Amino acid sequence: MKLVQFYEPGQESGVGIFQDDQVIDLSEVMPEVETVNDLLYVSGAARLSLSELVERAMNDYEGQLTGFSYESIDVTPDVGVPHLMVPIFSPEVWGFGVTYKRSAEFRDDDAQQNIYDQVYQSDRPESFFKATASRCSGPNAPICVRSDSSFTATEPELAYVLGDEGEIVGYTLCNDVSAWDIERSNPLYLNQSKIYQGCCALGPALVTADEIDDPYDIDIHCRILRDDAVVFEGEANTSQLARSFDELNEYLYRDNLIPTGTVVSTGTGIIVPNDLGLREDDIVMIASPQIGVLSNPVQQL
Ligand code: DO4
Ligand code: MG
Repeated sequence: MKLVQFYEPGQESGVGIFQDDQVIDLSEVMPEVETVNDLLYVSGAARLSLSELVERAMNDYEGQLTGFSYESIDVTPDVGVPHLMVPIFSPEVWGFGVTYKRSAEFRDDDAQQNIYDQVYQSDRPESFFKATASRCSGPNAPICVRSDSSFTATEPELAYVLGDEGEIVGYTLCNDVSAWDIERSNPLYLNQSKIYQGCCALGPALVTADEIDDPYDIDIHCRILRDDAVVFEGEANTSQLARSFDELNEYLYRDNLIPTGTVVSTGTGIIVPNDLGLREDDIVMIASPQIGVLSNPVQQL
């Protein structure tokens, strides 16, 4: 099941099921549910998976379900029009890094040191705090280049969403936008590369875990458009990940309280070249056949 959150004028947020180019509004079926976070809490309390909970509610519902086209809400966010939002208001977003060989090699070449390869080979992975809900952009909302960065890169990643017992309840796409010039100047500046306003995009949907046959076989494709021309295309598959999600979770939860609905971004396998820093009005599109297309314009702060 693909769950989306949408905004409607006069209403904060709603939850829908995306299927066959349509979004079925769950508000008639589950009036108490306004966010995917609500769904996650109810499903945890009821000991049901997200899709079991929604399917039961739909089966019990006797009215006619209303829907609207996905295309009509896949638009630039504006308070006057219905539009897609982040697929979950994640209290915390965590990232893992150098989980793909390509990422470790590139970063070491660039930094002329081997700290990345050391971490790539070590038992302990690289993890970092990435964002809070207020720093995340949904589909078609701007991702940002901070004002003191001259080389900010897109990092297209598969992300998973955690339930109240640490279980993976679903998957989404994440753009771990990072100020590479800042982190390159000194690894101690990593937080400033990673965490700032508009540093993270999530979406377009939360695909429930039961719908993904093999999370280690997900194609991720990225395209950067500048002045309507494609200036970069790259792809990766999660089979190239050097670490399992169990392994990442084991480190994430060590002596660490992780709130329900936390999003974990699993690292990038797509590396943009050194001359492709993001610029104002670029459009970054990250696509996966199983999850959808996450498209965001770039804003220079
Ligand atoms: O320290 C570098 C960050 C690594 C990262 O974010 C990634 O590999 O995706
Ligand atoms: Mg990353």
